[in-house]
Amino acid sequence: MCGPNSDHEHTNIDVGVDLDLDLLLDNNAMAQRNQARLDAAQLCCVNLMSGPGAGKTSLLEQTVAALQGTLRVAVVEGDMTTELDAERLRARGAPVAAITTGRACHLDANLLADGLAQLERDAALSDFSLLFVENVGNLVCPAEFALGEHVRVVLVAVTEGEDKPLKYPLMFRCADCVVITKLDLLPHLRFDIDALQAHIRQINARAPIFALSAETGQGMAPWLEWLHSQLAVHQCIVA
Ligand SMILES: Nc1nc2c(ncn2[C@@H]2O[C@H](COP(=O)(O)OP(=O)(O)OP(=O)(O)O)[C@@H](O)[C@H]2O)c(=O)[nH]1
Ligand SMILES: [Mg+2]
Repeated sequence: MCGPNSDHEHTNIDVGVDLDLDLLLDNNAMAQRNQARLDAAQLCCVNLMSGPGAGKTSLLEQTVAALQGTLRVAVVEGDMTTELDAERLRARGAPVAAITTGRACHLDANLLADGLAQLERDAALSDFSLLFVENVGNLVCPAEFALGEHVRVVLVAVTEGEDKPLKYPLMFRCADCVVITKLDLLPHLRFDIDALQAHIRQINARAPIFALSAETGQGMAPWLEWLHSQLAVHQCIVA
């Protein structure tokens, strides 16, 4: 089970644990309200999470470009201090709400609500089919905070090492899909992709695993097909 009862603790003193639990319960309540808004708009929300630099924005750039003319896509970009990623995606023509989290190392449900309100200044949520959320680059805390998303996607790059699913199990346990990124770099690395896949399977038996390169486009087609399938699974409309 992912969420407030998971194995992550911000502090180990009793009062801290109580505060953590209250915080996570409040967050879960807000996440349910977000999901109700998304459901009412029949808008499928995909939360992308990974360690810093695994390739979330690059994958979104290619995905937004590939879906242009097929699906209406919007993005909520979470970043601690800059709007650099938001600007990269605006350059691809997607409406983007930029959320800077300051010192917080993850998005939470209140911040997603702010992002939804930003998007609604220019369009109704029901005008879109797919909403991508790029979480702050971090393999720990984002897994704790439900946003109201329908789908959680975890990215891991071939440059990060085969051990990441074992070292950050909560993140991989919560994933509805795992994307192995930067596949084009594989010939240049001492990296065992079969071992990475086995470690993902050890933690998560059900999530589909895709391997792709945002640089070359290799492996993009099955990922795009899977995204399309999620619209039907979550009863969202093609806007
Ligand atoms: N060779 C190669 N490089 C990639 C690929 N995807 C991303 N990169 C590079 O990896 C670096 C980080 O990519 P981003 O897409 O910014 O990663 P991110 O996960 O959004 O990073 P943060 O938002 O900072 O956590 C950039 O220099 C990208 O050009 C890929 O498929 N192949
Ligand atoms: Mg990014």
